[in-house]
Amino acid sequence: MADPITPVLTKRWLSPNSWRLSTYEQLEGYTAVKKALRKPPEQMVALIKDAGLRGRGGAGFPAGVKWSFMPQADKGAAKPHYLVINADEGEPGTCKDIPLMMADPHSLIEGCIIASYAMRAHHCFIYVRGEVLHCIRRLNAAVREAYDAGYLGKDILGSGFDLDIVVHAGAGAYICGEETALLDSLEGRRGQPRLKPPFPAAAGLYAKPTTVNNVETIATVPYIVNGGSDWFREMGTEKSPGPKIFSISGHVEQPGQYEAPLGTTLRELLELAGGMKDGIPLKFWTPGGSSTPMFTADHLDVPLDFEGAAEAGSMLGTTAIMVFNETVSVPWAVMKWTQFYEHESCGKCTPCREGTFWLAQVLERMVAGKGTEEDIDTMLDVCDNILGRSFCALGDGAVSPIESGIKYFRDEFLALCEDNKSKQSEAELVGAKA
Ligand code: L3W
Ligand code: SF4
Repeated sequence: MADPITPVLTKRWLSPNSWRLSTYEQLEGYTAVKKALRKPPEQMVALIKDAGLRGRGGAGFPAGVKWSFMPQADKGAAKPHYLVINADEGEPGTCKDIPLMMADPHSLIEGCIIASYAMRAHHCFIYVRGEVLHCIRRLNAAVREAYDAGYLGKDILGSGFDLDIVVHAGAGAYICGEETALLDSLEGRRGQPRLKPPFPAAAGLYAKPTTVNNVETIATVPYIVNGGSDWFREMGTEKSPGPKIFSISGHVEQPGQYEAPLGTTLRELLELAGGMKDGIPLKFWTPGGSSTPMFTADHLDVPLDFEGAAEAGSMLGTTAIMVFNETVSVPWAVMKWTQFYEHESCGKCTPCREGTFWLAQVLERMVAGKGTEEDIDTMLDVCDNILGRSFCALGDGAVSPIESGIKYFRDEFLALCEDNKSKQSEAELVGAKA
């Protein structure tokens, strides 16, 4: 049995009323913000840089470096600065930010205060996907508790620092998890990605300096303030330090959220999750949601950190591990994911808008047993015209399940065509007899 680490991010999750301010304060909550507000803001930026905290939303961009892009006070930054929390958790298979906000919303709020202070932001928006009403209610209740206790509002804890937090509900579009589409949506427009650069740090919300960070990234900040960067670097790997919440779903005995250091393998995580359901062997899995190329049973020992996943041909993404056993047809799963991307494509650019439509059509035909071998090449050709040619990461993500599915399980796609051929020849045979 793999040793679970001493929980950091999830340590309060099983406490009664873990979401209440009183529980949070009893369990070291709001101690980090008291320390942070006594130090100069730039020291907080340096601390997060030293810790090597990388973004937990999929791309793994170093959080401290991102914070340092915000204009500093000494460089004439009189404009408002904003912190925006990307809580639009929509990547298929990802279920770590919503559980975190449900179980421990104050860790996110404390992280928001420290991060806003570090970046001299006085307004913070938490953009939550609209479907999770229960989570929005819980966050709003926690924000109210924090205002009442003096952790938010004017002159926080007598420090002279002011911060307001607004919880904003999205309206159910996957693309609004892309940071610039999220900003458009927050401004009241239809959410579609913006051209980058300028990056949000230069021109973000209302064209003002803005940092967009994932929920888990910001909820990690108070622990680093309390524990220090050396402590944080004791977990994980040199380039991907710290603990991470892995969401494990699919054919395992105990699906759920498992906290483990970055660099943990699926073999170890499967032990924590009770193994494969009913002992049926593993066939394929995603390391970080459907937008990350799939892995197979040959990848059980790949270290799940940003470098390890990339070296093995995929991405760590959101550490959304979807596990599929031998009963699942790969072309069928790939078709379902592709239908999702087709539906969620925002339509702004041609490769993704048209490509996802055609890919879904071809896959539906194949799964219905009406495909041909040529369809496989057609799909790869369409993928080639989407990858790297789309306006945002959704297009690239849509290609991942198809390309990796064909790479590892081409035979299954071929079998569908062969079935089709045998059906055709049977029909021809029947026709000939008649
Ligand atoms: C200033 C520069 N800022 C980069 C910032 C940028 C952003 C961050 C990462 O996609 C991934 C995607 C999905 N000056 C900068 C700079 N930045 N260069 O750094 O940027 P980027 O473009 O590498 O990635 P991204 O567009 O944020 C995110 C993958 O995540 N994903 C899906 C995620 C879904 C969720 C969810 O449901 N919770 O997060 C799945 O794997 O494929 O690769 O802030 O501005 N020179
Ligand atoms: Fe929209 Fe897809 Fe183009 Fe992204 S890649 S801008 S989601 S059409």
